Amino acid sequence: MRTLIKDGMIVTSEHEFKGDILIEGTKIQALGRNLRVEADEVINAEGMYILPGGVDQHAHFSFEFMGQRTKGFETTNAAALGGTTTVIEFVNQEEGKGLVETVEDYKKEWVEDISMVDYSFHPVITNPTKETFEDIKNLPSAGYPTVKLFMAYKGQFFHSDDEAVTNALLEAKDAGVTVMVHAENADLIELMQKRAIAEGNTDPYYHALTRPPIVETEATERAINLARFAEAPIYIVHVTTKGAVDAIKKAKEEGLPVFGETCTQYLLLDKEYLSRDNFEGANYVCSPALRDKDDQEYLWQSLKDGWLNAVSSDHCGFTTEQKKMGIDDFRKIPNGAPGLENRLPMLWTYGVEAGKITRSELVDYYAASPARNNGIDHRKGYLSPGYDADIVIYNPFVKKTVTIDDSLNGVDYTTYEGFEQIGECDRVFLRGETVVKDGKYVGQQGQGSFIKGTAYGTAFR
Ligand code: DUC
Ligand code: ZN
Ligand code: ZN
Ligand code: ZN
Repeated sequence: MRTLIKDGMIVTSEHEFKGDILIEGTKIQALGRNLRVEADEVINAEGMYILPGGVDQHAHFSFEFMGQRTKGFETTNAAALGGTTTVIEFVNQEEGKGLVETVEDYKKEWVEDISMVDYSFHPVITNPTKETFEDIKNLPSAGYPTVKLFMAYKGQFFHSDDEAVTNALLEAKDAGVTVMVHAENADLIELMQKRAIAEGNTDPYYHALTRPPIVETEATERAINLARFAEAPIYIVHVTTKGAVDAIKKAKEEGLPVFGETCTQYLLLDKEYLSRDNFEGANYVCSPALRDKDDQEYLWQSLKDGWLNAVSSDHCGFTTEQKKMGIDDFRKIPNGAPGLENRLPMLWTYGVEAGKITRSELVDYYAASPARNNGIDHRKGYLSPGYDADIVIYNPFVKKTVTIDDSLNGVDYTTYEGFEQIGECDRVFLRGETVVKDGKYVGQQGQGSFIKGTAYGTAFR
């Protein structure tokens, strides 16, 4: 099967130009102006933008967290609809199992034959033993060149202390594995939570007030110092605030291999959403907490300046029913917000159309850079001959309002409800197959496949 996309504006992370793309089978065969080739289907893309399919390096499907499980890979059609063709999922190490073993089992049980987009994994260390740390060297050959630890969440089985983070860093560097950390000071959060509850402050808004920016700034600085000690690269996930960015910036200026991402919600939403009535604020409970408007501006600028290199969704599909676990105590609200399907259109609308970032920068943050970070940039994130034909035809003329009625996220709300949206994914190809057509999902469960990452991602270059 040969498909020719004609006369679109092709946007890569480096530049944009008007031209054609030829898809042959599952791969991009050729790019250029006026390609004179025969094809089974010719798509006139005049006026449209052609982007590589998105790579979301931070997602949680079928993720067991705070006693609840998020919606699973059966909702990854939401990713496709939002132009994301590869998701990278975090998998908590299971009791009594190694890292590789945990991920292999998880893949069989929750992902294979279900996922509608391509996928890869980040194992999460929950059992800080010698065997676990030794297992880090086995990750790259299994295709998982990253490992994550949670510095936050004291008392939860997935919490890690500084000793565990440091042991992981020491093992990971020789294996070309990038250590990722969720950096928040767990003790300080606990202290503030106890005080809030003692004063009878149980509402969702106190989630934000008991995890102020300093808890993230402190833990980010500490994580960077542990990496400095271990002489290892480190990747800080979901950076939300000035102090944390500044810590990364300072490390980078010293030449240290320190990296960070932010997420769509931290660019667009602020903590006042947590004060919404009727417990609706709970839908905005994610960690780190939503911040203030000035933090949003700082994050946009930090992407442009290169201090942060990717925008992820940190997608978590918890229903309002699940959120009610914390109706009397905000500490029990499962943390996380859905948003995978909104990542590209929101970045387009509030980044590109608002003049904050260029289209090429968008492509870098949402596809190319996450592909590089995770060692899948030999197949994903780029529009080049030989690459997987993961392609988005973005129609910039559509104007709509985000509503849960159009959502495939599988839960009963969207945190972007009521947001104006400019443009939509008119058509999306996953390895040459059409999974979105005329703005509607048309693919099938099980179409996604595992993408093996290679060691020594961005952090080591
Ligand atoms: N934060 C969230 O909001 N959800 C899942 C995990 C996390 O760290
Ligand atoms: Zn996290
Ligand atoms: Zn997360
Ligand atoms: Zn169409």
